[in-house]
Amino acid sequence: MAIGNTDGVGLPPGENLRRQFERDVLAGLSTTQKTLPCKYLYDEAGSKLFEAICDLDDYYLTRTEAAIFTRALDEMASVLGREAQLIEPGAGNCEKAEPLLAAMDNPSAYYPLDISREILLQAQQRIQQRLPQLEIVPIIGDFTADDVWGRLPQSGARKVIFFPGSTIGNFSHEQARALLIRFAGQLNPGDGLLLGADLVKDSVVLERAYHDSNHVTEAFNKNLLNRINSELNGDFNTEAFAHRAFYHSFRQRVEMHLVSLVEQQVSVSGRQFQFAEGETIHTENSHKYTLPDLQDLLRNTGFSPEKYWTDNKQHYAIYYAQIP
Ligand code: AVJ
Repeated sequence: MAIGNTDGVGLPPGENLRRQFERDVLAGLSTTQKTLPCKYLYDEAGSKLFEAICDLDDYYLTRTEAAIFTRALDEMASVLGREAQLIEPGAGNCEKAEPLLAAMDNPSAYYPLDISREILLQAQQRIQQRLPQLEIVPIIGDFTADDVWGRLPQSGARKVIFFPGSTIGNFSHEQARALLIRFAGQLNPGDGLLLGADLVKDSVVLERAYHDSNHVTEAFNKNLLNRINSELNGDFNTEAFAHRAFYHSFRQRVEMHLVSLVEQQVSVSGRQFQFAEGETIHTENSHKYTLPDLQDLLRNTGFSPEKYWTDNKQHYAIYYAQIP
C-alpha cells in the first residue's frame, strides 16, 4: 500500500531505539527518586493494556471524551471549517479522528503522526475505505522530536492540530508549554488546535481511574518491568513490586509508581540497582487542569482560546483555540 513519500524517512533503526531505551532506563534507575519515562509504557503489550484501560468503568476519561465528541461533533466540524487539514500527533489507531473527519466539510488531508507504523497503516486503510476522497499520509515518528514535523507535507490548506485523549496530561507544565509552542510554530494565523484534557476533580474519582478494581492499570504499569526484563536483560521480579497511584493535589497530577515490597537488588544490562523496602520507581504523571488553567496555557503559548465543550459533571474538556 502506498503511504506517501514521507514513510520512514529519518526513522532511527531499531537498534538506536533499543540503545535509547537502555540509556534512559539506566539513567532513570540511577537517580535518587528512580524514574522511567512514561513513553516506554506504550510498547505493543502496553498499548493493548492501555486500550483495555480505556474500556474500564473506573477509567471515566475515554467514555467521557467520546460522549463530548459525539454530542458536539457537528459544532466542532463547523468550527474547523471547510477544507481544513487535520494533523494528529500520537494518533495511534486514529479512532477519534475518524468520526471527526467524516463530519468535517470536505477535509483536505489527514496527517496522523505516531511511532507505531503497523497501527497507523491499519487505521489508514480503515479510514480510506470510509472516506475515499481524503488524502491520508501517515508520518511515522515521535511527535516530541523535531524531525517528524519537518516531514509533514506542506499544502496551502488551513491546518488544525488534533490532540485528544488527555495526552497533554503526560507532560509537566513546562513540557506542555514547550509542546504547545512547538504546535503553534507549525501553524499560521487562523489555524487551529483541538485539545482534549482531563479536569481537576474529586481525588477519589481520580485515584479509582488509575488504580482500577480490575487491576488492568497494575498490569500496564508492571509491563514496563517485563519490557526491561526482555529487552534489556533485566531480572525484575514483578511480584516484588506493587502498583501505586495517587493524586498529588498541589501538583495537580496523578502519579503512578512501582513500589518495591522488599529490600532487593535488580540487574539491568549488567548493572546492579539497589531498592530499599518501600522505595519507588516513578513511572507516569497524569496532569489535571481546571478550565482557567487550560485557557492560561493556551494564551501563554500563542493561542487564543475560542470555545470549549465539557460534560455535565465537568470531568473532561475539549478546547478549540486559534492562532490570532
Ligand atoms: C494516555 C496519558 C491519557 O494519563 O490518563 C492511563 C495514561 N496511565 N492509566 C492518562 C494512563 C494509566 C493516560 N494518557
